[in-house]
Amino acid sequence: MQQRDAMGPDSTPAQQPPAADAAPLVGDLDLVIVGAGFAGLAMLNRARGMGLSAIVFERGDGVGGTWYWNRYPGARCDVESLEYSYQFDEVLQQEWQWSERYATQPELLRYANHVADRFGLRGQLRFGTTVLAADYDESADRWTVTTDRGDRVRARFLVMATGCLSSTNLPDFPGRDSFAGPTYHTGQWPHEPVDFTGKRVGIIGTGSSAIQSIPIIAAQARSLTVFQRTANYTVPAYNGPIDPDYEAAIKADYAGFRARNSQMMPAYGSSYPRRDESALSVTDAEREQIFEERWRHGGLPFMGAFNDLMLDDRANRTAAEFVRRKIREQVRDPAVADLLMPRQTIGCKRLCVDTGYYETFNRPNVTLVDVGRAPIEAITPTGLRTTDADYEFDCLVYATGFDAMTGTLLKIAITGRQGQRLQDKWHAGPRTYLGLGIAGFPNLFTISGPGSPSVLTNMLVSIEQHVGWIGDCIDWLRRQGKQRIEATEAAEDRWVEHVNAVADRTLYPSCNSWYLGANVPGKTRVFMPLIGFPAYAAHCAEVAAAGYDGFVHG
Ligand code: N01
Repeated sequence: MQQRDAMGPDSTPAQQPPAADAAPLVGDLDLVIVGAGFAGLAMLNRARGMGLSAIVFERGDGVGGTWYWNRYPGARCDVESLEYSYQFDEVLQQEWQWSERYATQPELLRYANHVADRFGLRGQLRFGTTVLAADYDESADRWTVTTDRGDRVRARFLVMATGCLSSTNLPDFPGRDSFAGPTYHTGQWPHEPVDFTGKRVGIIGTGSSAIQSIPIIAAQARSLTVFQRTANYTVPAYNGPIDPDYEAAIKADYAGFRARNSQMMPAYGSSYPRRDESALSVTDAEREQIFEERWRHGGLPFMGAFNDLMLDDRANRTAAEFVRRKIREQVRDPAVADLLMPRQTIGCKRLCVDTGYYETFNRPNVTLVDVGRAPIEAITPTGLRTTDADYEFDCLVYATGFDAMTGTLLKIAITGRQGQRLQDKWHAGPRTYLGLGIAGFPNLFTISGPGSPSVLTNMLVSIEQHVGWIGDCIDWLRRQGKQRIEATEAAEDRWVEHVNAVADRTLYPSCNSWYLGANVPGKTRVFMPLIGFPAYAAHCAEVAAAGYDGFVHG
C-alpha cells in the first residue's frame, strides 16, 4: 500500500488543525477515522506509527468524545482513574497523575487533550465536521467519505470510532418545543457553566447521568422535581483523592496491573476481584457481611460479591434486596423510599455509582414523581403534564440517555458492496463479526462495535484491544500485498448467534435496558454487547493468528 498525499505537499495531511473556514478536503488516503474520542485518538496514533496517511473527522470542536459532550454537573467516570486510561505508552501512564479515585469529566477532557498534544495528533484532526456518507467503490477498493463541510476523501480503510453512547435520545413528547425556559440534555451539555441558583428545575430520567447530576442540581436550585419512569439501583462511589501509596504500588508494576485487569470479565477490577462463590452457598449473615463490605468499598465491584448474581435469579434477588434495604435506611419518607426501590433484576441495566443520591430525596426542595404509573402526556410552556397532574418549572433537564451502540453509525449513510445500505442490513438489529467487521462492507472496522464487549467493560481496554487488532490486520494485509478484507456472512451469522447465546445464559436480557435498545421507541430488541472480555480477546487473537479466519481477503 502506498502512502498518498492529496491533501497537501507533505506526506501527511495538513499539520495544523484546520481553520473553521478551511477549504474542503479532497484527496486519497490510507485511512479515514470517524470520531476523535479515546478510540479515534488511539487509532490515529497507531496509524501514524505505521506510516499510514490518515485523517480524523470529528463532529465536536475538540477531542474527548463522550467526555467532550457530557459536561453535566457531577459527570465523572465509574471506572477507577488508574484503570480508565491508556496503556499503550509506559511514559504516559507513569507521568499522568489522576487526582481522584474516579476522574471528573474536566479531568478526563484534560487527559484527552494532553494525549492529542503529547503524541502530535492535532494536525490530522478535523473538528466541527460531521460525516454524512461513506460509499464503497468495489472497482478501486476504496471508501469515499463525505462530510457536511464539503470534504470528499477517498481512503482504503474506514474506521468508525463513533462511540457507543454518542447519539442522544430525546423523547418525542407532544409539545416538546413549546417549553418557554431553557432545556438541556445531559449528553449535550453547554460548555459554559449552567447556574440553577434560585430556579425551579425539572429533570426527566433516573439513569447514571441523572443520578450523578441530581444531588448537585438539588443543592443549587430552588426546587428540583425528578420524573422517574423506572427506579434504578445505585451504589455509593466513596470517591476521594487517590491514595499516593496505592498509586505508587500500581505504577511500580503498571504492566502487571493492566495484565491482571485484562483477565477480569469486564476488563477492570483486579484489585477487588469477583468472589468465586455462589450467593446461595453462604449463610444469610455471611452474605449480608460480604455485601456490606462491597457496599463500603464503593463502586461497581459490588456486583462481584458472588459469582452468580447475573446468572441466577434467586442469587440476584439477594443483592437487589440488600440495596433496597439500604434505600429504606437512607430515605426518611417511607413512601418516597418505596418509589425509589427498583423492582427489576439488579445489574441488568447498568449499575449506577453515586455520591449522595438517595439522601438527596430527604431535602425539602426535592420532589419525586412516578411517571411509570402516570406517564408524561406533554411538555407545556410552563413545565409538563402527566396523566395525573401539571408541574411547573423554569428549566428542564432531559437525562433520557442515548440511542446506544448503533445510533450514530446508522445516522451516517454507509453503503457497502453492491449498493447495500447499513441501515437496511441492520433494520432488525446490528450484525457484525467480532464487533469489528461487517459482511458486505469491506475494509470497514468498528471500534467497540455491537457484538464486542465494549460497554460491558472498561472502555479504554476494549478500545486499545480493537485498535491493536485493526492496526495488526492492516499491517498484515499490507505485508501480504492485499487490498481488501471482509467478514463472511457465515462467520457473521455464527457470531451473532454466539453473542445472543452468551447473553441468554445470563439475566442481562431480563429488563428494558439500552443494551437491548429497549429505551428507544421502535428500536429492535437485540442484546448488542458480548459478555466477557478475556475469552473475546483471546478469540480475536486466534482469528488473526489463523490468517483472519472468518474473513475473505484479496
Ligand atoms: O441514560 P439511561 P444515562 N419518559 O438510558 C428515562 C453511561 N454513563 O445517560 O429506565 C420518561 O441509563 C429512562 O427511563 P427507563 C452508562 O453506561 C456512565 O443516564 O427507560 N423517562 C431512564 O431513567 C449509562 O448506563 C456514567 O424507564 C424516560 C433515563 O431516562 C449510560 O451512559 C455516567 C423516557 C435514561 O437513562 C446511559 O446513562 C453517565 C420517557 N419517554 C452515563 N425516555 C459514568 O461513568 C427515557 N427515560 C458514571
